[in-house]
Amino acid sequence: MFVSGFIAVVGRPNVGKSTLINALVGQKVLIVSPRPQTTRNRIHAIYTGEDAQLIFLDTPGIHNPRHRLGDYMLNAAREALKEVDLILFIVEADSLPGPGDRKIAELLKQVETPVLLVINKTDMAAEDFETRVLPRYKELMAFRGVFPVSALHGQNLEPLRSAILKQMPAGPHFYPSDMVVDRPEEFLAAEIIREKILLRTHDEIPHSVAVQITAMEPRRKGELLLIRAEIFVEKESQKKIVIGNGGAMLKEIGSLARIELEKLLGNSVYLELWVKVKKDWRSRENVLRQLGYSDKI
Ligand SMILES: Nc1nc2c(ncn2[C@@H]2O[C@H](COP(=O)(O)OP(=O)(O)OP(=O)(O)O)[C@@H](O)[C@H]2O)c(=O)[nH]1
Ligand SMILES: [Mg+2]
Repeated sequence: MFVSGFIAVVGRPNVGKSTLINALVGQKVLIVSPRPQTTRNRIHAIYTGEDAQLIFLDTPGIHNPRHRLGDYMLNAAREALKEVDLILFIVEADSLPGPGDRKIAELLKQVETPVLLVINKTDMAAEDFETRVLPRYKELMAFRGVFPVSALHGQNLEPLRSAILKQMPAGPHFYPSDMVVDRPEEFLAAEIIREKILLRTHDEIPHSVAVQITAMEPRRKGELLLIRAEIFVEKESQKKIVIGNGGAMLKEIGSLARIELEKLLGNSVYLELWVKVKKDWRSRENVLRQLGYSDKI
């Protein structure tokens, strides 16, 4: 019997939601960074096996909205909980449940969808994790199962995978077998560039960075592919940081991104990056819409 279903992955920012999905899908389809609020859009990451198709909904971390972008991210996470077959609630093994986790548990209690608790980052857990930390998470709400894992190191993922499969109803292929993500290449390309910016810069470049692909020339196998992208920041000072001394930072971001883009697209890539200032884009709805952050996706 072929089973298939939709699995929403929720949790506070930075707990490892995207890392876990990449591990379960078996390839890097989602961007990951040490900075909270890396994921900004709802993305479906798709695993297709012989007997099953699992569609994971990556969601932005649930937190208190401060900007319009924050409102949008919270709505996206809430929406994802409706009409899915299963919810994975991700928390961190190296800390006790906090107000953020409790708030999410309250939200999850309001939906009827079964919930599996995934306690991630067990590689960073303290010695007394089992006696001191684990019980505290278990009492947050009623879970269908509890799975301590390390998404980063691929530890203990098999019991989790079996439990997920067990919850899936009989169903069709919702997506073609060779599709791993429900977004066009331009979106993935922009995400990869954004990941490299988040990795290379620090707090001075907060979430006020967005990337838009303005050209991705049609290509034939073996030809050089031109990708032109615009990087938006909020202030002149941030533009200087992203460009760096004599363009050094931008060059580094560009070459890291290019390597990954070439892997993704199977072509040699010529990457052209432009940095632009768009004041206050996080709070301006029309700008958000232009950049693809719309509630209606
Ligand atoms: N030590 C350790 N680090 C991990 C593990 N899983 C994820 N991380 C790290 O945690 C950080 C955040 O990971 P993400 O996957 O981007 O987290 P997220 O929950 O998707 O974050 P947002 O999209 O910002 O909500 C990254 O630096 C990951 O490498 C793990 O099992 N162990
Ligand atoms: Mg993420």
